[in-house]
Amino acid sequence: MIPTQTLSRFIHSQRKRYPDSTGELSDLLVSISLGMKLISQMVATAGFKGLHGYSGEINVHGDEKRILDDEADEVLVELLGSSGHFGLLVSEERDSVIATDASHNEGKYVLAFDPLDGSSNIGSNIPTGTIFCIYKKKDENRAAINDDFCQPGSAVVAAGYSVYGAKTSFVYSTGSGVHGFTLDPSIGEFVLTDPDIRVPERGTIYSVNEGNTAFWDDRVKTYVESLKRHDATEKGPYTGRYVGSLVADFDRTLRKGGVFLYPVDAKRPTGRLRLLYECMPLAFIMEQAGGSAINGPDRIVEITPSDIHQKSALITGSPSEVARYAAQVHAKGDVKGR
Ligand code: P6P
Repeated sequence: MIPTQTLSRFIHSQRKRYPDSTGELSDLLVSISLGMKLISQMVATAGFKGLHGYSGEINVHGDEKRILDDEADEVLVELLGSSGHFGLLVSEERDSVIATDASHNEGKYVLAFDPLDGSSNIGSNIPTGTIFCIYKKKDENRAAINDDFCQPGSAVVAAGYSVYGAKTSFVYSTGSGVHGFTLDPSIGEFVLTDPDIRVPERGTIYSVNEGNTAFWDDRVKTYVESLKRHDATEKGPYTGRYVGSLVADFDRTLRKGGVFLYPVDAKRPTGRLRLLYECMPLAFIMEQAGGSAINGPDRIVEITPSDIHQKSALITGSPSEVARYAAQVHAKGDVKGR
């Protein structure tokens, strides 16, 4: 079967919807997808190149860095920093904002990314992925500044993620639906396999790290226990699935429905996940697919980040499941870690 819609052809076909588009956003999405192909190859061959180990460094969040974290980070900084599209970059692996090759005013956009989410799982062949979020600068007539990353989801121009698993997939949205691609290694192209992904209105899967139960607020405990009751769904209790790799847990929730939750708790009073380059892009995509994404009391896309490495809780998935969480856990005010 000849693949009619590769990523670049699909993006080009979408441009017809925007007569005044310059093609720049299309070009940078293709550049990002090239970075994902390179990282996919790195992940696939890391085992026998001895790259599964730790680099010996600690990142800004206190996590031990894997060699592959730095390798993936380097690929994206090199590739996208020299694309001319981005005035500044933010990477989970770097403490501060990254300057790019763009000259003073060039680069209409700023880009934040997690180069290799879930890398702690890499040695056991559990899926990992790259997550990115693109904002337009607040003022096109000046050079990019840190404050250009401090914008709510309404200012996101594109967001996406890849999953390096049994296949390499790429899912993105520019605000006109969510589209999924699969890498065809025989031609080295991402091919359209899931146009216009919509999350099911309700699901039967819940996804949470129950190892944190002792630290949860009682209302979170009660909510999770309610999912295990015989009458939780028409077919009985919810099924539990937790990979421990955000891109894998999110991608399953997007396609199958249900709810993924990482609430605040006593050990993580501001949350475990990162707002700018994990929660925000995934919330943008989930809402574009008809789903919901909150931190508890607030929609993620309505939050304005105040720090590039700010953390957040994330409860996301089918609208009815997320609404149920909000009603059961947050109707009576803020939830605190225990
Ligand atoms: P925990 C991976 O390091 C990550 O950032 C996400 O990919 C994943 O959802 C989360 O951490 C897992 O955290 O506390 O359950 O191990």
